[in-house]
Amino acid sequence: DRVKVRRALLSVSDKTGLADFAKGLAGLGVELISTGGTAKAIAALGLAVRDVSDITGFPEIMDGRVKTLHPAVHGGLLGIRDDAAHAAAMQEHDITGIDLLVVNLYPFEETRASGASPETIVENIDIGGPAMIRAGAKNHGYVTVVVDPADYAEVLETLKANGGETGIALRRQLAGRAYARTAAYDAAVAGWFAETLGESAPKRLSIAGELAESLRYGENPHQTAGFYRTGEARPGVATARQLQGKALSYNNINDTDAAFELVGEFDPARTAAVAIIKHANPCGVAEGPDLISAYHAALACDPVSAFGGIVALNRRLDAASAEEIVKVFTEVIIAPEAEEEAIAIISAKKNLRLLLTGGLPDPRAPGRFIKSVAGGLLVQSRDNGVVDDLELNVVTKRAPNETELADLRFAFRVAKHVKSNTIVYAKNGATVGIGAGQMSRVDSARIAARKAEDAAEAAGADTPATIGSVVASDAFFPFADGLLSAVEAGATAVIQPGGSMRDDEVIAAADAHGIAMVMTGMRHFRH
Ligand code: 93A
Repeated sequence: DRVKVRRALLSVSDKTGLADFAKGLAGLGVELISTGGTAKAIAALGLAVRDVSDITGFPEIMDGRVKTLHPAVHGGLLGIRDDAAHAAAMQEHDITGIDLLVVNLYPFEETRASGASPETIVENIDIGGPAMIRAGAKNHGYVTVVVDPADYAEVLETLKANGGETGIALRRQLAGRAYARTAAYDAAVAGWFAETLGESAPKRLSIAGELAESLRYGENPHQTAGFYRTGEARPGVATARQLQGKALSYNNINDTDAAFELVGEFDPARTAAVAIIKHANPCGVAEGPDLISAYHAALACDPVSAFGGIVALNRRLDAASAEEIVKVFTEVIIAPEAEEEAIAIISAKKNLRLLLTGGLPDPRAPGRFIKSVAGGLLVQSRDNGVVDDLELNVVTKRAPNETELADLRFAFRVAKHVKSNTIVYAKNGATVGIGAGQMSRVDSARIAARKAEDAAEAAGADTPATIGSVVASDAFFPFADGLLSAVEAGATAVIQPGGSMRDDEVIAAADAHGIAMVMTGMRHFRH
C-alpha cells in the first residue's frame, strides 16, 4: 500500500507555503510539473519545473480555461498502475503517472465575497482544478492529493520519513478531504446561483462549511461537535479574533453569537449598548451614553443570572468598562475592538475569553437560518426586521409620550432576541425584567415581573423597576390576561405586533387602565 512519489503536478491559486513544499519535493528528487503561474513561482525559486503544456503537447488556451483538461494529465491521475490494460494504455499514449497532486482552486468564495461583477465571479469558477482533484482522489490507491496548504508539512514529513513514499491511510484521508473541498466549492457556486436567481428555497440545498474548530463536546459532554465557517463575511463569533482564554465550547459559541447579534441592533453612532447573555437569552440589555453606564444598567436587570454570562458590546471596549466587567465572573467578552489598556486589564483574568470582531453585524442583512429536525433541515431567511423601519400604529386612546416611545422601541429591539414566548419590561433604555421561553405568555409576563422584584430586593429598592416601565411582547396577546399582568406589574405602555382575534378586547383593557399601546405589525418569534 506504499507508493513512491516520483512525479508531482502542482497547480495552485493560493501560493501560500508553495516555496517550502516545492523545495522539499525537489530535494527528494520528485519531478515537478506545473501550470503557468505556479510554474513561474517555482522556477523563480531556482528549481527545475516542467510546464504542463510540455506534458500535454497542447498550449494553455482560452485564457487558461483549458490548461490541464487533457488525457495526458487525467490519464496520469486515473490510470490504475497495477492493471495491465491501464498500464498498456499509458504506454501506448505516452502517459506518465502523476503520483502527487497539489491543487488549490480559483478563489471563487473570496471573489464572490469581494462584491466583484458576475462575469468576474463566473470566471473564478474553477473547472480543471476540481476535475484533477476528483480524479486523483478517486485513484487514491496510487495518488496522493493535497488541496490545503495546511497539509503540506505533514505530507512532506511523511515523504522524508518513508523514503519518498506515502501509505494508503494517509492517501485515503487526503482523498476524503479532497472531495469535501470540491463539494464545498460547488456548494458555494450553487449558493451563488440560488442567490442571484432569488431562489428562497432552491430545489437542492448545498451547505458549505470549513471546519474552524473541532469542539471537545456538544451541548452536553456525551455529544460530539464541530464549529464550521460558512465564509459569510459577517462580523461575529465565527470570524472573530480570540485574544486570550481557553477554546470556546459549543454553548459558549451559541451564546456569544446570540449576544453579539443582539448588540448589532444598536447603531454605535447613536448609542453605546451592552448585552449579557445566559443560555442564549439576554439577562440584561441596556443602551447609554457610554459602555460603562450601559453595562451597569444591563447588570442591574438580573445580577444573579449574569454570573458566568457572556458580555457583548457594540463599541470599542474601554479600560473603565473592562475594569467593571472583570469584577463579575464572565465567560466571554465580545466587542468590535478594544483599547490596549482594556486588553491589559482583561489579560489578568486568564480564563476570560476576549473576542474582537473588527465590526458589527448589520441587523438588516439578508442571510440564512438553518435548523435540523429529524430527517430534515428547516431553512428560513434571517429575522432581519428592525423596529426603526416599522410603522408603529397607536391603537389606544392615549399615545405613548416620547420617553415611553423610545423605551418601547428599545424593548421590541431586545424582544426579537429573546426566546418565545417573550415579555420584556424596559425603562430608561434598559431592560428591567425579561421573561423568556415559556409556553404561556402570561407565565413569561409573571416571570419577567418577578425577576424585577428580585432585582429590586437585591438592590434594596422599595419598588420594582417595572413600576413606570414599558413592556414588549414578541407576538400578539391572545387574551387580555397577559396585558393585565403587565399593568399589574406597573407598565404604562405596550408594544406588540397585534393581529389577535381579540385585539379589541386587549385594546379595551389597555384603555380601561390608561395604557398607551402601539402595534408593529411584525412578529418576532424565536425558538
Ligand atoms: O480555468 S480552469 O478551470 N482550467 C484548467 O484546465 C485548469 N487547470 C488548473 N482552471 C484550471 N486550473 C487552476 O489554475 C487550478 O485549480 C489553480 O487554481 C490555478 C493555477 O493556475 P496558475 O498555476 O496559472 O496560477
